[in-house]
Amino acid sequence: MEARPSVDDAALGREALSVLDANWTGAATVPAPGLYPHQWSLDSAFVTIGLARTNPERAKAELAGLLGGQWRTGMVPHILFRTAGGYFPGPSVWRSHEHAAAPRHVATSGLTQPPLQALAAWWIWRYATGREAADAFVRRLYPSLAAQHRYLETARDLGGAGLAAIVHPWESGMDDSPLWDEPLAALPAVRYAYHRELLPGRHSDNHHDRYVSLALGYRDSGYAPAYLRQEHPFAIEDPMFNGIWLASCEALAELAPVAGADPRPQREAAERIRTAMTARLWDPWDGLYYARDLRTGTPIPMASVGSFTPLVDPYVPTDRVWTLVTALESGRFMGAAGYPVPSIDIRAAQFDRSRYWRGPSWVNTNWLLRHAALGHGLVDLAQALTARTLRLVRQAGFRECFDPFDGSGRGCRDFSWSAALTLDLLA
Ligand code: 9WN
Repeated sequence: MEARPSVDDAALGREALSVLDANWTGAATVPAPGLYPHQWSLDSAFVTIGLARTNPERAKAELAGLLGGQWRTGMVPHILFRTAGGYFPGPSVWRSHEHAAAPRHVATSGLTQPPLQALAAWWIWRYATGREAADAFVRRLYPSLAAQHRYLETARDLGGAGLAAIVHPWESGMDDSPLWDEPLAALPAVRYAYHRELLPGRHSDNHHDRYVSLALGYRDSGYAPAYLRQEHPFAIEDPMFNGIWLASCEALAELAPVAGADPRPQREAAERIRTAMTARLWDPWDGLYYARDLRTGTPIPMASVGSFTPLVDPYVPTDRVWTLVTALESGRFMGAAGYPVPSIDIRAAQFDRSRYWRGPSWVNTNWLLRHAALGHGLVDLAQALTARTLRLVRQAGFRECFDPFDGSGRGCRDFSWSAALTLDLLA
């Protein structure tokens, strides 16, 4: 465990703000200097939530800037290339400028990430002190957020049951999770020449080649929804992605009256997702939500932190909440690890305490589960998640992720969502 002098709440808050200042490009907050030198959509949504109370103007700029990169299809890209910083795959791989629906002023990727943006907009609105300005902000962003949800409903309901499918591990927000090992292994072996030195060193070459091949196949189809439906070899209904989408539909329904819009389509979408998650992703025997591989038509029966994130829906039935919380607090997750929440079941063969989404604990998933716990009135669980997450960053700093047993930092330093969500936990 790295030793750090103990810091009080005020000092921790100041440190978090200074990380976010250093990672601000003038137009967006990059996830971390060096490794991630552009704007990522999921990271930006968490940064927005974290800054909503301490620096609402920057929170608004972050979210509005991200939505400025939205495609005319409604798709919010997972990366907006904001700097000259090297990252692979960069603009020359995605070639967004060749696509008529992509924005002209910024190059973007062609994939998306979990749609947390409406929840982030609601976070700004609910904590705003100036009502008029907050309402005007919601009126400005509402059409983009509604278009994002429409895109998921139309272009991404590949299973036809009301859930959005991810078409690449990068879309999950948990890129190297063992959840994707089998679907990736089923893809043909390929080998590409590319700038391996620009890749984060977490994946095997084998996986990276498949990542690139999936991205190129989709790009070469012209990012066509028909290609995703009929040919693309990777399509998964993921509980974390869809749980976040459900929460964002409910948030958008709350914001609809502010924007003079009808909340019913968002409520209906939330209900469709809720019903489909129960029918397709909930495993009543194991008492967990599992991802579903649409290409094999079978669940991926691996317990991960994503198995619990559908709890962000306050309408999950009480008996299911207890089943899930029992598993979460068991020796498979929080019960054995001193520092919650391991990204994968500690007992799984693939569990690795120091490799990104293959074991370590993350501030963003802890925050989501804390938010979920509060929605269900589980105050003790929420307090445990808050206290232990703050202990992690106090001891190891704003690292990308953490060893769940000894709390030591993993991945890069000065990671934006770890800093931003610390601000929210301290508020
Ligand atoms: C690919 C930026 C992103 C996060 C994801 C995390 C990781 C990228 C990568 O970094 O993914 O998008 O290069 O591995 O998995 O959650 O948004 O922080």
